[in-house]
Amino acid sequence: NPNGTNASAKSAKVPMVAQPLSNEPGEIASNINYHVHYSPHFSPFKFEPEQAFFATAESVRDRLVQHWDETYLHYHKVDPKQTYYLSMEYLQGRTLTNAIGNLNVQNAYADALNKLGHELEEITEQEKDAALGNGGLGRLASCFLDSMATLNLPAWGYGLRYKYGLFKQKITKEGQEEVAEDWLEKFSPWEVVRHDLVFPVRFFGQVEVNPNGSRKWVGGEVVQALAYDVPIPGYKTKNTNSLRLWEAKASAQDFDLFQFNDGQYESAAQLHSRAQQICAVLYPGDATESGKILRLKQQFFLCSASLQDIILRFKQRKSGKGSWQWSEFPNKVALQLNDTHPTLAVPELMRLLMDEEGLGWDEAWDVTTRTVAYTNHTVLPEALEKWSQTIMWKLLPRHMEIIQEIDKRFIDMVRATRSDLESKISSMRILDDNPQKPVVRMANLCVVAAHKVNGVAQLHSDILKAELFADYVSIWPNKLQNKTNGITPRRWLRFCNPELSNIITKWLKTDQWITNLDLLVGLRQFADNADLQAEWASAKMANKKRLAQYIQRVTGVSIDPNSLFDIQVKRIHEYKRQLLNILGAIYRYKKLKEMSPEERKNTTPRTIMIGGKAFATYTNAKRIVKLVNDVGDVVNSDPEVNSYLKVLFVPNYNVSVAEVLIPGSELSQHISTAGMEASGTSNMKFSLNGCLIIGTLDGANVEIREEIGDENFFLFGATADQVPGLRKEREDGLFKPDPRFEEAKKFIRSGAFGSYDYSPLLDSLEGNSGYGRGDYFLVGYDFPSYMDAQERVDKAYKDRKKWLKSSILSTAGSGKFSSDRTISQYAKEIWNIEECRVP
Ligand code: B1N
Repeated sequence: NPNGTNASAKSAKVPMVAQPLSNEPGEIASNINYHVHYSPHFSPFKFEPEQAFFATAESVRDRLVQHWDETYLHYHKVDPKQTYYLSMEYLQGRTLTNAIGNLNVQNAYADALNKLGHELEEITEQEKDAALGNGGLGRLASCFLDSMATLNLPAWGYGLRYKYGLFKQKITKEGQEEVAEDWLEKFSPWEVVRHDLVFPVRFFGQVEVNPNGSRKWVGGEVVQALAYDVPIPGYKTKNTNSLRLWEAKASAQDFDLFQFNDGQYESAAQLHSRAQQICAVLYPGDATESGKILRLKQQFFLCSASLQDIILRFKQRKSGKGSWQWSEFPNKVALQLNDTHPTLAVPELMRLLMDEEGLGWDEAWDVTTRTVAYTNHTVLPEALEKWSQTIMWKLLPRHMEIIQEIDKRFIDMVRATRSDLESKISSMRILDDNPQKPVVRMANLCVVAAHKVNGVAQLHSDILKAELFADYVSIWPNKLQNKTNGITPRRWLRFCNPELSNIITKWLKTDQWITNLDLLVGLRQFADNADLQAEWASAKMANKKRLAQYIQRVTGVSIDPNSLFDIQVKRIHEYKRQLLNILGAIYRYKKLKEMSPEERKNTTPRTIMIGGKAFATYTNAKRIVKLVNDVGDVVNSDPEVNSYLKVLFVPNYNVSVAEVLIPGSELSQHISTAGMEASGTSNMKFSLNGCLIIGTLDGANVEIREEIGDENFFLFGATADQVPGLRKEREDGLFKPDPRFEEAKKFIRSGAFGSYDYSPLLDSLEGNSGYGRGDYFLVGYDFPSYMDAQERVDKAYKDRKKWLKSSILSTAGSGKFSSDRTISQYAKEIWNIEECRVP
């Protein structure tokens, strides 16, 4: 029995897997009909698109559950080594189209819904995005889940079931407003609650020392972690993995009936409401101490529940197979930490092995280090997690003891073996004992404890090796690796861009590219072919029209599908330099205003779209959102120029908005200050969909340009190795700004875009240095080469044939950026796991 429990009644027999379901449209229609009646969630006899969506999703889920159960049984039988991906974020987006596509039942479902009077496309629009993440890091986790299932790898994702995921962005006269998004408001048809899987997770309390010297964490408060599973189907394979999301609950004993009957309702339910806070929101603000404690609680909750589950599974599979040893644990379990957010898995695994299972330090440390690997996603100092030791001692006293011991042993090891590193110890060690603010450096803990550490693009990994982690590399030369990010070609081409997919399949004479993206190079030989170019152009036009309709619907602005569609969508951050983009747009607007009507006719008409969310407390990012909106208001209503230029802010950018924007884009901007964007993944999505890139030599841009050819990439800007020198020049007062840059800023200061005070934002670009000043992100330095690159874009767009050729070559050169390639590399070079295909 894979659940490791004994059936209570001797005679009870459950068929191991239910009867197969037919994929014949009539059967599917009756299955949907069944759910409308017998899985009721609304008033009877209602069958509008919303009800049709839930019933359709439930019928798809029935089919997924079959594969899911078979996968569960198969993995249990084979007992392969499995990967456990621990992440505080998953940006899953919608599931219906992806699930139907992976099951290869699109036509059957479209027909079935037609029989019931609905259109599949309209039904899929009913689904809310699951946005349990912020941006690239969370979306990467979701792409990885898709690839792991598609490659038949035995793998699990573990995360938290936040009630409120990423906020909904509303744009008002004031700029961005955040509104809570309740993705579970009705319910999610995809998740399955596993009522039998509940683990206790402790907080606070103290450490008890037993007479034999062993230690035990006791007291404090205990909340229960309850498992919710979401099926992760692979593409055209039975393998269906799980994303297990934990929810925090208090148990019935924690409800004080005595107090409640006494009328003290709040305090009676105190533990219940504290448990509920844990999974209430994604990334709660951590400006306050209570906010910090809550965020740390979330991280520990994920780590502790997941490890208890993993250890239980390990023991269940070992039981009945004779004697076994803990040293075999790393042969069955690979634990991948998605950034430092789940670092507490390290001391928690140590604690469980030592205090609960009775292992000694050396054995526990050996098991832990052979199990854990860590991915770094950023070198920005403000994003490197440092937790206050004071808070940690309070919330996790036993873990702090363990971290102290890891720190001590690390220092001892360095002193004993590498006297040359003596002066580096204070920056390399895990604890920073600065008496003003003692902290735990989570990245250092990860590097010390992990057997492999990786960056997410070649340039980023090189920077980690040469700078952030250089001293560790001198101790462990083989620990640091590169794993360039990737994206799933299913969601990001096959399903979001069926027009282009069909053309690709037709010209390659196979659809194998969907799971072997390198085959796209086969398009290169046809890049000049007039027939392919014509088909390519018509697919792009269809997608641009769809995008124009979307923009009209959400902003009320009509845009011209014959203009160049130029898009920058990503989180709003100063290092991503949306400000460079909008300053360029402002300069373009000013020049258009100065031109004669005849001159204007020679320009390349452009529609500039910018979208993305600003973190709620990031003031400058919010000012940038407001500026883009203000510029749009002025430009779009200026009859002199608005047939040559439009500027749009696309509200509430998320996964399903991306699925409309990316296929319809022709130029996309990836223009971060070199050395600051670890990888970027939307650059890969745009390129895969035949969109040209204007960008810096940063993150994965470097590799994209290598793959598609420099003549198809609009490059500009300083390189990463120039950046420190340029900042220094600036400090020394040697920087001479380009007159075009000065003109654009002055134009904003003149009030051309309304009365809002943009001086704090513009001031950040002035001066030599200082907090929020001195143009740390080098917008001024890169402005002239950016504007020159934009002129090259305008010229190139006029040569239709050449542009289409570059567009085809962009798609053809994107094979490397499949997350299937990334995941195969993780599987071989870090996890040491192999495919385990369900027959
Ligand atoms: O991770 C992505 C990369 O493609 C991006 O370049 C990188 O910026 C992104 C703290 C982060 N790095 N760090 C984060 C997310 C949440 C948080 O609370 C940091 N996100 C990235 C995938 O590798």
